[in-house]
Amino acid sequence: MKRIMISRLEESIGEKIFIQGWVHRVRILKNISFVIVRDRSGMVQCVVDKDIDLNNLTNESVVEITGVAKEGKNSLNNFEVIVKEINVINKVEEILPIEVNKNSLDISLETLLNNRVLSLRNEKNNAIFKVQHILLQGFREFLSKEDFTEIFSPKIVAEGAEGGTSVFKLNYFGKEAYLSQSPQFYKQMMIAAGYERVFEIGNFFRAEEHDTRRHLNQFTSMDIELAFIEDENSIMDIEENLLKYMFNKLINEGEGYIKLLNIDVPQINIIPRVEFKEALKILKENYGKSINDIDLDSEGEELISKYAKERFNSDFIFITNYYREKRPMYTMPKGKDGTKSFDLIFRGMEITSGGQRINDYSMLIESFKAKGLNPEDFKSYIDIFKYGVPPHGGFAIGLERFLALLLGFGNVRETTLFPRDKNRLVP
Ligand code: AMO
Repeated sequence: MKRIMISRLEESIGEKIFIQGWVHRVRILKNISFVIVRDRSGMVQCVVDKDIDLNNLTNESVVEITGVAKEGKNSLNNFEVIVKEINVINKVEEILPIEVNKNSLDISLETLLNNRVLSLRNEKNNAIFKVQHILLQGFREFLSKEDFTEIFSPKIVAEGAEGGTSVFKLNYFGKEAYLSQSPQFYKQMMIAAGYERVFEIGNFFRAEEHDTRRHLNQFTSMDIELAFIEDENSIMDIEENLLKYMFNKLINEGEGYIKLLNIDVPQINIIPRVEFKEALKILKENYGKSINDIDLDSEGEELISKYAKERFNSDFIFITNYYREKRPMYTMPKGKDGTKSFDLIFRGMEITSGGQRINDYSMLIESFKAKGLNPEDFKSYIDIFKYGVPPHGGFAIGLERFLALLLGFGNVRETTLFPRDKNRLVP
């Protein structure tokens, strides 16, 4: 018999059905018993007559059931299954180390991640990555409609693209190579190749020493790059519309997940844009917070978000025109010491960096030198700017951070399937 998904059982009321899934819970009573079965689409209560022996049926075993779908209100659905036959197709060998069928797993993040496969069987934890899927589909859909081409850049590279020392070295047939920190050079090279608009969703690597709630050593970057822009505002406009599209998609397709995870989906009207210098003034005047640096610290990010919420009723705020000193060598300068750059802060944390890039060959050479980098080491990237490259720019959204903040989680590890950090290499 053909398998039917639990979420579609309602269409088969009165009919003979066949389902497969995991035993979520068993309740054996005197004359009748109940087995809750779970598949990828949902859960259903199955009613079992006392003639069928359930004594060896353990939670989380894999079963298949033939029966009849029937109307019947219960805590899960308006229907249930009257069981004719139940077969165990894979039996649980030992008691699970965590109780996955609870409403909320009451365990530490360590235990949750150590038992990742099992913790994902929990309905709420499972839903996190379903939400992620909808958002990623939204990202792809919006950009495809806007005529962007999806690309895949190499993850083994000869030079770090973001400067700094946070690169993982590897031995590449006797030569030194690195794990890619971002697709930055390659997405710009695709502009030069004539695609004009490209995007990539990929895993990138940062040898971050710090063990914080916002840093991973492998993270997922949602990158875009586009040409023939006016300035950095054209790029922020795209990000604003992209986010609106992604949230609308979540509202339309993820209603069940929004309820289950109690997601507060942001309403985006216009995302305020504030220059870095102005942000410093706001922090000082409104919160007595002084920053003697070229970047906001985490408290600064939290306070500027608070300001955006109170002043503009916005969960997002763009901070623009960072000092040249703070931004990477490929960033287009602006005025005396600024840049055509921006960060996007969402509910207290940076989720995006972006900006216009230098597309003038000589200016790019000077910028690399000013950062103490040898342009010769980046020849395959820099040389393309000799051959006609339009004004362009882009941004990257860190997927794990974005999802964590959307769902109200305090740690990016909660929205990473298998996090890689200084202390974690398995599972
Ligand atoms: P940046 O280095 O700011 O910019 O990274 C972009 C976004 O990626 C996320 N992110 C991280 N998430 C988790 N763990 C990490 N270690 C980590 N590092 C970065 C953040 C961050 O905002 N090439 C530029 C982007 C561009 O200009 O297009 C870049 O990589 O959410």
